[in-house]
Amino acid sequence: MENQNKNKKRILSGVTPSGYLTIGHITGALANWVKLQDEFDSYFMVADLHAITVRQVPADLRQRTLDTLAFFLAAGIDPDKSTVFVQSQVPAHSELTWVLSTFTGMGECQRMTQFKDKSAKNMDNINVGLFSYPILMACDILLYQADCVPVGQDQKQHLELTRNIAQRFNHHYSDTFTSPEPFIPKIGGRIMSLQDPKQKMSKSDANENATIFLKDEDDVIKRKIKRAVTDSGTGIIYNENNPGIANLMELYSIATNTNYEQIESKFESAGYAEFKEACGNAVAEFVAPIREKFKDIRQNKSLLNEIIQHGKEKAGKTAFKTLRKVYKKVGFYQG
Ligand code: AQP
Repeated sequence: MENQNKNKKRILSGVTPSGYLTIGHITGALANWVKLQDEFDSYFMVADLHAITVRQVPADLRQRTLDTLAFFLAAGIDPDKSTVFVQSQVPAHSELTWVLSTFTGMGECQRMTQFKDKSAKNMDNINVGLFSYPILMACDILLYQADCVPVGQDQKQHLELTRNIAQRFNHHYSDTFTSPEPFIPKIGGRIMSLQDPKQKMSKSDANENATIFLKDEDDVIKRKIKRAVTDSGTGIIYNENNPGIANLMELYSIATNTNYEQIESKFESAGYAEFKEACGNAVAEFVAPIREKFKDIRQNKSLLNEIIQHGKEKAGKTAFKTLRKVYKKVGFYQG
């Protein structure tokens, strides 16, 4: 596979193992990774360094690292085609972060909306890592010279920062980093909370009813959708000003591969209750095969360990090549 990937453009993306993956991780990230993995030389990582910006229980973090990897495979990532690795196993991520933190303005990090959101949610632990997290993310991408980064809408601002840092470094020294383009899906790029449809659906939401987890059984999914917060309207019509029903229509559209016009005409005379029931059934059917595959793969610890070991070597080699180049440019003694 290595030789076949040589002339392909490269992508990199990751998921933080800070909780169980949600349906948003499929629609915003994994489904696109699967579509792109044939066309691109692909690197997909379990972003455990990012997870510790919020306190984690160590044993849980280790388990969730394996869970996240198993979900990658259950969603259709093929480790024979793509390099799948755990971020903390490649020290170059932390090393490059120090160098590029000297190429990032305080004001740039202060402007990141995710920093503002996450600090508001973690008032008792607004640490420097939470603040500088986008620099680590920039390094994740730049180390692999990724041409394109398939992500959800919430990461767009971080991608812009990555491009700025890359261009600043390239301008100061000479061409070193590829400036990456984001790849954000038109539909499914920002699935909203079922309990507060103005907020993004998140794996670490304190209210479990707000989130459809990929581990949820059918009855749980149906119940959560039935209880989803919707506005006081009645008709099934797509309108961004009615975020609750728009979010459910987006989920239904993804689960059934139909567009909004088709949904509106199918549910022309239906009320919210009827639509919620149909939506719950469709989403449950969409999640079930991923969940069942996950259960199977997750039991196979030796397979997961083998993939992690192989990914560590392959990703480590690629990342080290870029890091050496950077160390040389900034003037670190190389012997
Ligand atoms: N709700 C979502 N809709 C669409 N895409 C989403 N992504 C996450 N949530 C949604 C995309 O999934 C990728 C990995 O995200 P992440 O888990 O590393 O970080 P996050 O965006 O901070 O996700 P959470 O669930 O909100 O994590 P917590 O609760 O720990 O803060 C990214 O491409 C992201 O866009």
